[in-house]
Amino acid sequence: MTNAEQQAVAILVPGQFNDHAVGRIDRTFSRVWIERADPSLVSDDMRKAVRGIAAFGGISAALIDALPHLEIIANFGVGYDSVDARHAAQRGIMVTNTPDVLTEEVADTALGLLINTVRDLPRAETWLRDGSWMRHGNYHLSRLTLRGRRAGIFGMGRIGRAIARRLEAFGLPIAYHNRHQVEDLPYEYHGTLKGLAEAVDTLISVAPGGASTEKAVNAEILSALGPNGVFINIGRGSTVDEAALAAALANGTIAAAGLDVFADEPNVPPALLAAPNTSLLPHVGSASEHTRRAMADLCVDNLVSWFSERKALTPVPETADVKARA
Ligand code: NAP
Ligand code: 8YV
Repeated sequence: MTNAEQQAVAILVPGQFNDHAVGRIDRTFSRVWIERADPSLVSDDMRKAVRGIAAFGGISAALIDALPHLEIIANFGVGYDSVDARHAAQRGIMVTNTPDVLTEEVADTALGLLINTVRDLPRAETWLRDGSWMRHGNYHLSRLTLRGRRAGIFGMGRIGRAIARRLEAFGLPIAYHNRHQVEDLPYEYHGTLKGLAEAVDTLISVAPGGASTEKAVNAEILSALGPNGVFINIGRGSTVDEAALAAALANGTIAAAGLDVFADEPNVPPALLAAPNTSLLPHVGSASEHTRRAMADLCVDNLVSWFSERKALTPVPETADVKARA
């Protein structure tokens, strides 16, 4: 495909998107914009022209079906649970994501969130800033500590391993649960999430969203974690039964929770907002300019490679066998 031919390829970019990615798409392809990823907003011209999507949010089967010439969905993010990748695979459409380039950033955020949760640092800072230190004296000692804790990772993939490496440096023993044991890892493996929760007091979830993890962290798991338990979620909000979590925090089933992700973002359940033993972040795991630029580049590089080389750089497993049409 010549540069001129590539510049005629229509890429749909629904809603707000990363500025760097938009700039590159504008220089390389023909960008088509709709307010949100809603098939009812697809015009006849878009239906005829669109061959690729650059996606930040959900891409449904209905939107995929509304675009008969669609060849590739380039997801901005490693987690692609909001893209119907199975449906895309059935239609012979490639789906790509952005693995690796965000791994270390998200692991850094996970450790920050863990320390904030255990040592209560955001509230200590508020104590200083609102003048309480001057008026009332020292901030109270934190009830919890990282010392003596045993960490469990739910989802020992790329980011899980990066979190584990950091926890090793903190001197914490590490265990994990995946569906499959990872051969080259020195950490204790548990074949069930409940087994992991029983064995540790600090559970860090970095598992993907989707049907197989839906509300996996429920009342039974939180009870197994126990009254000294700390739960951290940097994976997806859908993996947690948030009502059960709010109850467990209120009645002392577990001690504290640190959450970067929620089931219905940006809506955070009021009970979690009001709880004195939560530390909450607005889904900022990968949100540095450096890392978001790297994600934007990989997202657009997948589109460029697909239309120039007819190959995706980082296909998701569901569409690994999808081939470009002649
Ligand atoms: P990854 O390398 O694919 O790791 C995912 C791990 O989860 C795998 O080891 C997998 O092992 C395990 N897993 C998957 N389904 C499971 C299930 N049903 N039960 C138990 N374990 C399961 O992915 P990654 O790059 O580490 O990213 C992980 C997730 O982090 C993403 O999917 C995304 O949701 C989230 N994330 C969040 C942020 C943020 O800003 N907060 C940023 C980036 C990523 P098995 O296949 O053996 O089960
Ligand atoms: C992004 C993420 O904030 O990569 C992921 O899975 O959750 C984050 O890095 C998100 O993908 C933005 O859409």
